[in-house]
Amino acid sequence: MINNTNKKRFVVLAVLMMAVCGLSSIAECSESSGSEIDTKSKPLAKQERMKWWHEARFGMFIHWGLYAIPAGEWKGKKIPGIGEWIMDRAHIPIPDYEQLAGQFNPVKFDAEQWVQIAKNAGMKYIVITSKHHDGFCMWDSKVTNYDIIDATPFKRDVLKELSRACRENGLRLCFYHSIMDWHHPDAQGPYYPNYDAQNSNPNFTRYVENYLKPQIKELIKNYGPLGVMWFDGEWVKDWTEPMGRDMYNYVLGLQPDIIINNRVGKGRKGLEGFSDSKEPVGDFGTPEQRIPAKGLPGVDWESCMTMNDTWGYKSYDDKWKSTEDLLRKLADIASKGGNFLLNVGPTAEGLIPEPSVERLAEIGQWLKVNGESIYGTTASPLDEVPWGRCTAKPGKIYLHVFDWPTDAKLEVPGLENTITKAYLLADKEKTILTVTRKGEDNLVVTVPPEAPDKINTVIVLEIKEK
Ligand code: FHN
Repeated sequence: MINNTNKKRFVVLAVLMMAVCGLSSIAECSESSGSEIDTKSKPLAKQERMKWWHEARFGMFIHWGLYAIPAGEWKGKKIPGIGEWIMDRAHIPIPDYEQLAGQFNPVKFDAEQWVQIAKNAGMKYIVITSKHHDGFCMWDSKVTNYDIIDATPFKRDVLKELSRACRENGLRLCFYHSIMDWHHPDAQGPYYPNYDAQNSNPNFTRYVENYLKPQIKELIKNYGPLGVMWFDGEWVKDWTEPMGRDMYNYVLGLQPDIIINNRVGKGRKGLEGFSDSKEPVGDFGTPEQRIPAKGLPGVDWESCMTMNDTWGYKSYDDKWKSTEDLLRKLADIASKGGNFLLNVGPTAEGLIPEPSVERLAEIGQWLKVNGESIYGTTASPLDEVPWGRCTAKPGKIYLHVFDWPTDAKLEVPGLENTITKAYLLADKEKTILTVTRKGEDNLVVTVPPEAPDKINTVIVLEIKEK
């Protein structure tokens, strides 16, 4: 508690800081420049840092913030587009949008419940929005009052609670953090109220050094160690590749084993997600709402996708992808050597929508039986197969069969290795399946007449490495 004398000193200091920092209507200020790097340990080599991420293959994306309150509607009108962009799409003036903070009271939020949903879905990491483009901070930040502790009636640090729940359940906590900020006076200005990324803010460097970096430091030092710093909103004109390289080094200086996505730089080429520069900044590519046609040998990437059509909650978006579609996307992504970051958009009450919960439970059931064919696998060594996808581990190839052969003969083209054993992954007895050769490099596996799993039955081929 602050006693009266200290309170007077505190108020004087706060007023002085507010005078210095050039504030918006809700106080935003920096405690100190974030440019110092406060750790002596050298960053780990990238492949060392990526080991857990290659093993994980499947994570939960969470878009949660003030935008869950309007939930896609503003002043009685349905606002088109993704829910977390409502401040821009509905041209909501900053003071009006700020009022939402006073209404944010997610009394049904339960970090343990969210982490259990992710864990039971077979997800190994969680990437949650610490701050989206609207600038609202979902943790107790010391450099602004525009945060969940100071500006809402809820006054609980949801990121702190999630950090604890992830640690207790063995999941890695990661943060999505937007470089673009529609609220901070040194970052938004011309961007607001009508978004135009091609405008520039003369004080953007001050925002980066005195606000963005100190907040990244808060998140890593007070909520870490983190799995990934997942940057976004990098496309704004004021953010440059050199700033991205500096931020990459800054973050690694704060946590030497952290992973950083390629949206810290400028090269992702929109939703395609892959940097084409010779020395891309960031550890992995980030294709969005899509899966690359082919894996890129030696390139790490993660497809992020919504379960319906919005990242942030919209009350009327019921275009849910089926569990079949999501499970086959998981196999498709893994067959090309990628990770799958699947999104949920919790409500203003703090609940993950039931259609998401149902699909995640069904995905988890499949992974409980077949997870070996996804976790820690590498891209298929085979060319495309007509009936599904393939993943691999040393000495094993996993055949993900979506379309079951009507004649119980599954043809596997382009495989010259000697097969020592073939069986259904779900079969604990590992009942042998007959494998015969057809020509030089085609195999035929005799399978049961009916597909044991209509969505994706996995057959294991144990092989002699060539
Ligand atoms: O503009 C954001 C969008 O709101 C959402 O967060 C996605 C998720 O990756 N990223 C940006 C669009 O590329």
